[in-house]
Amino acid sequence: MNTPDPTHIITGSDPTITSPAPTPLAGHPAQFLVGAVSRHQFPPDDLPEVAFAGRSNVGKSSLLNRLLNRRNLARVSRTPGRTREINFFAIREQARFVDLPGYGYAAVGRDQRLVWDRVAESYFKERRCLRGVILLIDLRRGLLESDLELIAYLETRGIGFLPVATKIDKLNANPRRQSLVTLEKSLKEQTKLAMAPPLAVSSLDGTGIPTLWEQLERILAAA
Ligand SMILES: Nc1nc2c(ncn2[C@@H]2O[C@H](COP(=O)(O)OP(=O)(O)O)[C@@H](O)[C@H]2O)c(=O)[nH]1
Ligand SMILES: [Mg+2]
Repeated sequence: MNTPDPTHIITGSDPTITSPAPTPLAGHPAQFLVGAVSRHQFPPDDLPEVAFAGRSNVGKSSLLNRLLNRRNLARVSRTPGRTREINFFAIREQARFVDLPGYGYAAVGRDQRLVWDRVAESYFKERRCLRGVILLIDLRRGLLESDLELIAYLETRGIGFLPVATKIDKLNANPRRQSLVTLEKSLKEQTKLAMAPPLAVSSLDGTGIPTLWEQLERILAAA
């Protein structure tokens, strides 16, 4: 058999040549980059990014801390809606996680502007490295109006999202299953942009965290 000279192989045109698997990011230390209150403070738009969004108090900071294996990298607050800046975290200088401000009663106005946060709107509008949004939903509460508004907004921009059901440790097995079925059904009715059925997680006991990491790596690796 004639072995081709590797220097003459043009990657991309030869289907037998696969690019190396992405280095797993899970378990690597994350670094806090900046808490941006304006788009001028965003880091360079040059690494694959996922953004975490959800209502205030949904458990976003707790989930980020759990994912990044740090007790208080993303501040866990008992006062809802206190985080008004967009927090950027670097992981292995290969990817970034973005902690968006929590939203409250309304996320989007009648004119399809994000009323919850101007900086978040400029983030969604201009961030080319955004690979997808992780949309956190408190499983006990399900999809609320403001979640639906954000989903509708993401639809207008064609931004895909992964639904993640949080605080599942607060529900016993049966209501947990039922709530997940209900959530999956209402998501299907609302949107085609959900990347997968809702993923159930608990930042308290770690349920679902390895699966979420797998999904995150897949989203980050997608072109
Ligand atoms: N039982 C339980 N409580 C949680 C979980 N995640 C967050 N919490 C609690 O929910 C509250 C809000 O959490 P936080 O992470 O600050 O929410 P954020 O406002 O979305 O950032 C805090 O009291 C957390 O301790 C979870 O998975 N299980
Ligand atoms: Mg928070």
